[in-house]
Amino acid sequence: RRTDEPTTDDRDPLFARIPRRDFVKAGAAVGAMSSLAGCTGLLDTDETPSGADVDGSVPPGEHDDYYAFLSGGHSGDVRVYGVPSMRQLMRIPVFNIESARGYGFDDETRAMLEESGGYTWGDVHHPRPSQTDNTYDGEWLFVNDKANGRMARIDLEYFETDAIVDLPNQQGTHGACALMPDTRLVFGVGEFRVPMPNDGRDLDDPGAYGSVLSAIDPDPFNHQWDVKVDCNLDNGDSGKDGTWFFTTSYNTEEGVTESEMTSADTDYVVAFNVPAIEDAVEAGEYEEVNGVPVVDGTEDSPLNRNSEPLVRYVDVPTNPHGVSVTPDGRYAIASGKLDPTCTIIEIDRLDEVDDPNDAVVGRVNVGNGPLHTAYDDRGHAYTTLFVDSQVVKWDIEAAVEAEMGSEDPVIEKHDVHYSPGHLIAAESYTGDPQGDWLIVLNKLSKDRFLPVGPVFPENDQLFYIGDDEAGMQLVKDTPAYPEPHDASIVRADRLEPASVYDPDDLELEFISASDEDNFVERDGDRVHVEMYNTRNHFGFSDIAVSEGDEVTIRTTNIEQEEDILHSLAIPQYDVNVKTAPQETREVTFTADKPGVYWIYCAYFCSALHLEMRSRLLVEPAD
Ligand code: K7E
Ligand code: RUQ
Ligand code: CUA
Ligand code: CA
Repeated sequence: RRTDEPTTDDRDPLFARIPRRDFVKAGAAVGAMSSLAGCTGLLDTDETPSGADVDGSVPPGEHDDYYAFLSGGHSGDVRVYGVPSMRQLMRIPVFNIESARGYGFDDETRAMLEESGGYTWGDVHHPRPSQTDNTYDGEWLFVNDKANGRMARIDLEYFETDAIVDLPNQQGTHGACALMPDTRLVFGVGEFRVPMPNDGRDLDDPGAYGSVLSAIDPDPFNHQWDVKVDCNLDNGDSGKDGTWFFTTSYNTEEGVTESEMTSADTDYVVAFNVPAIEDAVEAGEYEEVNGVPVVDGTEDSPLNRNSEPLVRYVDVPTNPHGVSVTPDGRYAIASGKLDPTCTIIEIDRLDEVDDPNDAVVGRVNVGNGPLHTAYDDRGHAYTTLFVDSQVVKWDIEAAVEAEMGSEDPVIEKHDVHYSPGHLIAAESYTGDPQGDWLIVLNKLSKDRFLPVGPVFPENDQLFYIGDDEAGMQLVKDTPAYPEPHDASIVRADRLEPASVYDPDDLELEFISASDEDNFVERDGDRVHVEMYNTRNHFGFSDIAVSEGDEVTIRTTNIEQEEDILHSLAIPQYDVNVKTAPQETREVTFTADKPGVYWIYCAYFCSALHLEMRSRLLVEPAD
């Protein structure tokens, strides 16, 4: 399939003649030009971004070529970085509450968190952007919650979480990925095996536990169906043509202790035939559990005895971890974790062979503790070695041709600092990786930074990988707050972020500065306030209520100018709702403490920011 793709030669004759590194150097000469144009000015849609330089420096005032979306792990958020500078640009709260962005403080986001379970944290591992035709389309980012069995959708126009769905048959959602090429479905991968439904039955009968793969419609963000398996499911990735979705399973033993989970010599890559599963759902061949159609994909299921099995189980060496599909869609590669190899499955063969194990076409010996694999645009794979604290670069086709277990396809190993989990190359999860930057997410930083007490930052290391002759070049250490697991690196020109809100995109009606729009209304002990805000005041300079009233304040930031934010903060009432320009939010609370409370703006917005205040006067009940 690779053959009909444009080669570098087709793209630009200049690229064809000079090696990448020389181009980047030549780029330094052109540097003046690029800085005049702004850093992204050189980009047009078919050209690979130049990168600032192989040392990853981006001068003050210039922009990065890429966005990186890093998961925040048990912080529950997503962090946005610029690549190659590794400057942290923003954090997007998802499963956590976050006062600076007012997330979980206004009524709408509070209800979203409440309706998806009411938890105050989540464990985000895998941020995967939506794609169209196997290319990032800049629309959404999907993330999992390993702690509570949920998936969330982030809107990439506003960089905010706009939907969360609770997956009732999954206790922990681990892998997350959409179905490619066009994001027709989004999958949450169920890690913890539990009874189904988990209502007190089969408590100590682990053989009766199971886990599910859940399918979600991307828009609206609705749960569609589950497929049930006996084993656990760990990481996941999609094939490129809408047929197969792959996960790893390390607990085919169906054990509940570490020694039980590691007792067998082999576990699985589980391959889900998505159209076949959809046919089964369509034909009503499911059982409903917690209101969700659950299709039986277990090994002994009659549905797996058809000519077109729903789920195929491929043996791989004990306790694999990551699985990722190569950019050309040909192979699914599973990392061995407890075994020093990566196993290569040829995806098209899954349709042809009776025994799914016959789809295994290669096994390369990479080193100790292989966890995750990323790709460049030149046929190389890069695998993290957790135990050896290295990244190993190897040749995919050479590994298919080599003997099983051979080390020969390995090209290079580079030390990292220390104990890497994921690694992510620019657009590596798409059909067209960029092949220049690689981020390695190290779990341990040990001696790399100034000490900050017993909780250490992690270390996200940036490599330049665009020069095969020079090899991988480590260019940057970046401390990270706990704890990124995975990331996606997206070319900056694929996104079109809004800089102010479009009031039509919001549920709540815009409140202008006109008198009709600003009012206080009372209905029994419910008080409803609508008021605008702007530099340097709120629509009302005071609001009088009575002790015990339930108060709703709806407010619009009427600023037209980007980057002028205000908030509506109320001391001792635990209220802090942010409003960006043209944004409307509302907050509801019970005025249960009599007294004077200064409503103030917590965003530094102007020289008179401190004066941007209003009084909440709470009259004591008699
Ligand atoms: Cu390896 Cu959640 Cu992708 Cu962590 S998982 S490292
Ligand atoms: S004041 S500029 Cu609190 Cu020192 Cu902010
Ligand atoms: Cu508005 Cu500070
Ligand atoms: Ca196992």
